[in-house]
Amino acid sequence: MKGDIGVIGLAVMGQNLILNMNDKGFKVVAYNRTTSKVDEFIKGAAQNTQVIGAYSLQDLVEKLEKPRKIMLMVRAGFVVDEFIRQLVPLLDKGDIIIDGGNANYPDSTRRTHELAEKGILFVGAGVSGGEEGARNGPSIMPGGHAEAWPHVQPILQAIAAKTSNGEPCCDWVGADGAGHFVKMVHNGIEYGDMQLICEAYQFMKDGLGMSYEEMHQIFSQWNTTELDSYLIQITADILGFKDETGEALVEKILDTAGQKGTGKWTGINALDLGIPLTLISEAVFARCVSAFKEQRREMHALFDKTIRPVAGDKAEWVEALRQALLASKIISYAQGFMLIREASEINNWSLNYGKTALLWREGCIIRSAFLGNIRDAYEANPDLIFLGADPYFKRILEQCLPAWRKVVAKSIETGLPMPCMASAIMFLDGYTTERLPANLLQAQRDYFGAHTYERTDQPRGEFFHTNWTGKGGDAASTTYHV
Ligand code: NBP
Repeated sequence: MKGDIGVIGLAVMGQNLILNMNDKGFKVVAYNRTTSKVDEFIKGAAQNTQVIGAYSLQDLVEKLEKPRKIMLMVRAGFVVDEFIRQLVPLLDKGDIIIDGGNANYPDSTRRTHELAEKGILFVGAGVSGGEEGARNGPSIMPGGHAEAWPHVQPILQAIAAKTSNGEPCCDWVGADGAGHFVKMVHNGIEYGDMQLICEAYQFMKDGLGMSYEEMHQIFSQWNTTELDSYLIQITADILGFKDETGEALVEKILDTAGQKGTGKWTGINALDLGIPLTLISEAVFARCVSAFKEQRREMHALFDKTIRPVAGDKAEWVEALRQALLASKIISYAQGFMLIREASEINNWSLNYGKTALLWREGCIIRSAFLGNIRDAYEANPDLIFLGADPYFKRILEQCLPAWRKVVAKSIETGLPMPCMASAIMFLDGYTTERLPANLLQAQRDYFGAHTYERTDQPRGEFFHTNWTGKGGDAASTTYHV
């Protein structure tokens, strides 16, 4: 009997996805560039399973049932293109290549079109959840050639995480690179969530002088509130983790953050589409600032920087911080969904926002109770333009606003860096202000570059130019948006 699906790439993700597929009754053919790893896997983790090893791409292809389904779980980028190049001559029309790695979504769009011309169906599927998710149920975000979906759906939905109602955290996202786009935004949101938690941690540690034990308790308690999420839960665990000397291990970890590009891609995409994704972008920049360890050490000394202790009732501050974190998180997701909406419209993807929230409800790194509320918000109003306008989230934003302002003001007063919480409140203040100072900005643009402006007392779409100095000519610049 031939295999149901082939998986190329036997590193942590590939191996765990294969074992997960095997558990669900699928016969998997496993291949890896370094073929010794195929043997190691078959004799090791895959012992006593029905997983079959393949030792060349030809061997892999011959061992698969048609239409063949081959999932790539390899390093993103050129390695994926290289495997596709080698596979195509071995495949038949209607066969399916699934890229389950962290592709940049324009690559998935390109691959969908290039392969369609050759009669091969391409699926770009974002997979989130790391090792544990891959083994026990990840969140999977497939997009690409829609004709492939009925063939891969039974396998991908069987291995995906399930909500408490049994719904799989895997559904067809949309055409082209839509699956990898949604995965990219997921990762951007992950950057934001993590930085927000880190800001609350630094406020507690350096502002309130709290011990690791106290912070461990607080994050554990927060995990029983609306903040209930995987990232809050692991933060509580990390803060409570002691090394062999009995001290908190996290205190000994160098404060320079790494990144692999998905947060940056999200920020770049937001700039391209003109969406104010301020919080996630700040989270990316916060990692960049953290990476300047030596420069920070020097500037710390040069500016004689201190963080002043935060005075007042600790419990009150902790509750204010919880509210600031929750409200900021709403803004982060609201901005993320603004980006998703814009990309969906521009690319004609017809993305379903409620379903997107459901894909992230379980299995992935940003999984949380909160995503259930986001799903409800979009189910109640699929055309919601701003998540914060949904009655549930609006009420939380309004309730949290005083504490949130207090926390951000205190951070500025004491010198505690909180770029994400501050940018979130600045965004809300801008977004909810009917008249911004952009009238002056337009005047400046018209003054120096004759870029023209619209008037409050004339219909939209009519543009005016003023000769501000009496010296310039009457010629105006062309009006267009980039
Ligand atoms: P890696 O990203 O470490 O990739 C390892 C695989 O890529 C191995 O099969 C390796 O073959 C193959 N490979 C490399 Br590296 N260079 C190659 C080349 N030049 N030619 C052919 N094959 C090459 O594995 P991973 O961490 O399991 O991740 C797989 C994918 O899933 C990646 O796109 C990753 O970004 C994504 N992802 C990872 C996680 C996670 O938590 N790790 C989570 C979500 C998504 P070899 O054994 O012969 O070197």
